[in-house]
Amino acid sequence: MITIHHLNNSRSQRVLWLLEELGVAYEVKRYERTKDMQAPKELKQIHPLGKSPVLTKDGGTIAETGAIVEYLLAQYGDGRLMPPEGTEDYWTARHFLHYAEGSAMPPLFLMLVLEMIPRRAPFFTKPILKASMAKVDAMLVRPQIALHLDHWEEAIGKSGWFAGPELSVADIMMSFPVEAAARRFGYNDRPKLRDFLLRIHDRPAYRRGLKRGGPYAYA
Ligand SMILES: N[C@@H](CCC(=O)N[C@@H](CS)C(=O)NCC(=O)O)C(=O)O
Repeated sequence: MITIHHLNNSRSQRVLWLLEELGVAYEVKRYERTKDMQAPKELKQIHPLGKSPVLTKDGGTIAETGAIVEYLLAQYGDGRLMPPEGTEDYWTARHFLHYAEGSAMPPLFLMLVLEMIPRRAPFFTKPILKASMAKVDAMLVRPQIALHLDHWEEAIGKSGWFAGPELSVADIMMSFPVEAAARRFGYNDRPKLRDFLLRIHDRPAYRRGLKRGGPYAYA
């Protein structure tokens, strides 16, 4: 039996959604974030990085969302959720599979860290830190995030999906950055991304995954 080591309110939710789309049986071992939003230390007993998601099965362990997703598709996909191999849509799907964690998430995470620095600093340093972090954010981070959001909005084709005419692994991987950015910026000026979120939230498999994973602040 597959076990997903799932941290509440996290990118691990995508793996539960994928398993629901594939109709594969699994169990969820839930971990709760600590006060400072970190994973509890028990997760380090499963994988040395102590991050989520982690998949365990028959004594084997796989960490990193993209690797878990590739494993699940290879084992249970049977051609589903991936455009036909070698087509342009196939390579677009692979682009988004890697891009979601490799390029889309880092500037969003950096933005959170820059906001956190003055909040957690001694009170007499807060004003200067706040001003400095805002400057770095405006100069380096926001333009990058805008570039990525434009890429997403443009990539969602007429079909409403990231790669090809129907839901694929690209959409499942991209759902986390799209949800995270929606929470911060909204999509009033990006109608394709707004509709994408409505469409995925409506899927029965997405809802079943959410029920198993627990409340998700990004949704
Ligand atoms: N690129 C990794 C990121 C893993 C990651 O940072 N997971 C977060 C959950 S959103 C986590 O475990 N954070 C808690 C911590 O770092 O202590 C993946 O996609 O699996």
